[in-house]
Amino acid sequence: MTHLKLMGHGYPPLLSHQIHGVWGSHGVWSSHPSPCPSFTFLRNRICGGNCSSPLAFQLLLHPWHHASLHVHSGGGGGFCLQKLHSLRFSRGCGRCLGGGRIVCKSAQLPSASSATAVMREDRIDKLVDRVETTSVVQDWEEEKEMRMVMKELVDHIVPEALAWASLNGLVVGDKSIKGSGTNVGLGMVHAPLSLFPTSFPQNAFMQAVQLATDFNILIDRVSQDTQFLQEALASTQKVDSFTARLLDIHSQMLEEGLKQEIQLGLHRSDYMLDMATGSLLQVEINTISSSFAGLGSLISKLHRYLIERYGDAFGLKVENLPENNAMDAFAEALALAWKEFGDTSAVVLMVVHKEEGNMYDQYWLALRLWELYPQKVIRRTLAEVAAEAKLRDRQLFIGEQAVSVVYYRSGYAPADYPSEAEWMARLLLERSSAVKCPSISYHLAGAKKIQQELAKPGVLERFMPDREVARKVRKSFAGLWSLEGEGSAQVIEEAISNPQAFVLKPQREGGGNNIYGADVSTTLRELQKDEEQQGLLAAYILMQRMFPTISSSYLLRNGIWSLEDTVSELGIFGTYLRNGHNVVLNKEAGHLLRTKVSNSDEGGVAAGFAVLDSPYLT
Ligand code: ADP
Ligand code: HGS
Repeated sequence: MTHLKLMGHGYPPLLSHQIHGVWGSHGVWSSHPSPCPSFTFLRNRICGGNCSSPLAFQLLLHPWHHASLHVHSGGGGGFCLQKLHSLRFSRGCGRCLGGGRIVCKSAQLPSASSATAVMREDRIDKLVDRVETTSVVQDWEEEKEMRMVMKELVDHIVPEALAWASLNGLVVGDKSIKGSGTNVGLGMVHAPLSLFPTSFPQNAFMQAVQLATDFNILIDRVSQDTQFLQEALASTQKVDSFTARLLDIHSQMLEEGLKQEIQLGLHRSDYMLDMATGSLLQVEINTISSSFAGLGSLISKLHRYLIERYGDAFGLKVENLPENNAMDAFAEALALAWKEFGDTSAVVLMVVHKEEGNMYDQYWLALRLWELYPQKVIRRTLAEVAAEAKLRDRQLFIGEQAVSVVYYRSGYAPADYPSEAEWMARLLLERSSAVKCPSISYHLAGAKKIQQELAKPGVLERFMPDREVARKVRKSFAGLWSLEGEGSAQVIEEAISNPQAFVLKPQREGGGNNIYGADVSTTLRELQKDEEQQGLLAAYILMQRMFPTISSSYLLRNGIWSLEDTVSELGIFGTYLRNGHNVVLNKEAGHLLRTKVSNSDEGGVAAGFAVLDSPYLT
């Protein structure tokens, strides 16, 4: 009999549950003796007693392997499985499951007749085992009661959490209130958040943290290789007018011989824990307008507060919460750049959107900068910069106010340049002696095409000659492909025939631009239609689709909570400052965990797909 330690979100830890059986996937069989399991995994659902729908839950056979288990009773009815978050078989290699047992609970059919174990491998269900199941009604009553207790507990905790969030500035503009994105203090609502932190393997978290300073250096070195940037983006430039305008500004700076001696990077590298490969893989690195260093630090504080107060009820401990200094680390980097610039009368200019739902994340940085250093931050849109900015011997002035640092929280999307005025403003800022964050070369170094080019054999190693460092960085690279040149026809065919395994990405930032699922093949087919269309392939890169581990989380939006199956994306902030040859700052600068419902393709918080969360290291 195997004894298991069951961990999971939303439920107090359940210890030593007996495994009685493994279950068959819903109605699909193929007889194939004892395959070695490597699977896609199926979701679990809570039915809360009415067991009409077929159910499944994941069984963690090996840190990265899952079994897909369905209940399939002889009588055709569904069984209600206890919600088991993830199970760890502490048995041998874990690769070969062999027979196993799970307690099956059913509100309707107290005693199941039989169940069949099927492992899903490469989308094929393979018969593993056929077992007798037993069900324990009494446990189910216990379970139902526990759910009621949990619901009451969560109902009790939510107002406490939301009070904390409101009182501590963990807020965003409420989109349903007119003017909430323009009038500060008007129409605030708590930021979308997860009530509890989400478990994240400590080793993967540390791997991501340890990559931050390497990526800071990589971005800096790539940004200085003007030929590499221009060549890597040359074909994109022909078919993507936005990237072309950014490249034009880059070329203009080269032609005018205007170099930015002081480089400031406020980056966020995003990762997913890909279940199929068991690896921590980089989604992308943001080198412009990396948001949520402010609110990301606050959600960590909220979770620490909630676990200090209610952790016992959930078996959660504050020791498992990593410190998160993102807000102060960003403020420190901005202050050091101001100091390096060396004009104490100058201020930091934050380039923002006219309407900004995430202004409090931005104001938090400005407030910390004032509290810690003290330095002033002024906010202007690109249009206002166009109207108010001027250069005197390259010194940037907004009106009569000298500017030392330009920090972009806008300017990363075509919509930020509705007219030539905004482009002229961007060019003027780039020509100025102010420290731009990012400079145009840092902005381009963060493009998805550059991410893909660096993944090509030997390219990363050109910028990271230290073999061990290059090996470490390359290990975090997911599959990335160009749609042009050698090998592209084959990967395009593969993506058309198996679109679920890929994501098609244009050179865009800010969320909502990528293409997923069946749309990948539709778009690729469309782009292959004729020569002209084929030219547009250069606007995209193809990326391996990652399937993160599924958790379940209490998501809070607009004061309402719901228990959902979720996946998470870990962002690690990095701060970097170089003045000429002198690297003043190169740090890992805290983290952000964004959690979304598991069947969502896109992942942005501001775009409404994800919520703010924090990692619970396990
Ligand atoms: P953007 O710069 O627009 O934010 P991203 O590349 O970060 O674009 O993608 C946006 C979201 O799409 C991510 O937050 C993530 O949720 C999802 N995503 C992106 N790439 C992948 C991938 N390779 N596999 C799975 N999900 C992905
Ligand atoms: C701001 N409104 C990013 N930045 O960090 N996206 C999310 O906050 O200043 O919503 O999940 C702007 C991108 C993740 C944020 C938003 C990198 C923005 O979208 C800036 S380009």
